[in-house]
Amino acid sequence: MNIKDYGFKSNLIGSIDNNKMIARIIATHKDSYEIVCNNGHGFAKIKRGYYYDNPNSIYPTTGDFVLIEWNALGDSMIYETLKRESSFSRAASTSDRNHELHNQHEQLVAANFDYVFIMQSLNNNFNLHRIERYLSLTWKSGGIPVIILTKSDLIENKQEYINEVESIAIGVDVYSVSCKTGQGIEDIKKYFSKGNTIVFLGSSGVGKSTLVNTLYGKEIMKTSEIRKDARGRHTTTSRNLIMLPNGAMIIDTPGMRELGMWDAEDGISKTFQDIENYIENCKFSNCTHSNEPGCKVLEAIQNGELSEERYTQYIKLKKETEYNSNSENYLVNKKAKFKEISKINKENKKR
Ligand SMILES: Nc1nc2c(ncn2[C@@H]2O[C@H](COP(=O)(O)OP(=O)(O)OP(=O)(O)O)[C@@H](O)[C@H]2O)c(=O)[nH]1
Ligand SMILES: [Mg+2]
Ligand SMILES: [Zn+2]
Repeated sequence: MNIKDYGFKSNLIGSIDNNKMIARIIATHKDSYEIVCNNGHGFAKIKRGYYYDNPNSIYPTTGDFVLIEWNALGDSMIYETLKRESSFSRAASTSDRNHELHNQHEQLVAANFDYVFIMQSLNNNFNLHRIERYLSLTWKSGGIPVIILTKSDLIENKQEYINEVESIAIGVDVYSVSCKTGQGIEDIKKYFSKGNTIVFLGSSGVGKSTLVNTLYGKEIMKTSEIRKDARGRHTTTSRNLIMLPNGAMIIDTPGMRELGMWDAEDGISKTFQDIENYIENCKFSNCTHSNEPGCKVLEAIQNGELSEERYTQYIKLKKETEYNSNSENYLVNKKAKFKEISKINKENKKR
């Protein structure tokens, strides 16, 4: 086994001290990690003291490259998470009932991938606004998004769906596939070349693990018709990195129910590049796009170039990322704004 086959790209290997080596995290469990390294496959734990003493240290996730001290007889020790080339995070709710605010925290899903497969099933999971959310987070992750519409055998008019997605996902590749009939599978094989890592994201039951099995050519992941058991669990419960026989790697993930914006400002800009272009050309640089003359956004909505729905969604996601990334600051800013508005209103009344 060679760590470079697992996508490790830097030449750092030769320069680290004798006891330590590079490993890749291939699965994250509650209290331990599964790793691969030049010595083979094993399990590892975080070197607690080291991580606690370094406030800047980043806890690893599936796909991360880490510095370990190998232990052939038991758990290896993880000393450091190496710099990521890409990472996908979302905002997830903090379940703290005593907390006054509806708090959100960052949840890291995977690291060091080349492509993000955004997956929706054509029969009952198709939703354009959800695709916009995935796109915003993917553009900011550093990976390249590819949209995969699954279960094409269950519908008649797949091209119509593809066209719809292409109209909101400018410049992104969109495919329909079926693991039942094999439709579209050959077309997506080009992403799976040796050394590449592709992360599969999407709701539970869209067929992520089934596609892993189809590409592998063998049932390597468990799949299930029943979406969740009585306790609301998904079929896939941990994030696993799987190496295909040809040396490409897939990170299969459990379905995600909510996909909150986290630090996604730039990703939203890229996803809604069309709207940002209009905004740049508004006559006034502080245009609020509500009633100003020379407003390109209003113009585009009026002449049908831009749908009001798309603009509303853009504003919504921008507000959400601002709120989630810093809820306290957001509320302070909002209060200050309200104060200012009521002051202006009062002054207007006086006149
Ligand atoms: N008709 C049809 N069914 C499919 C296809 N792909 C997957 N399925 C079915 O969809 C169900 C869910 O598939 P999974 O692969 O377990 O879904 P998943 O996205 O991995 O779900 P989680 O692990 O819970 O996130 C299974 O019953 C599959 O047989 C397809 O192309 N066509
Ligand atoms: Mg699965
Ligand atoms: Zn404007």
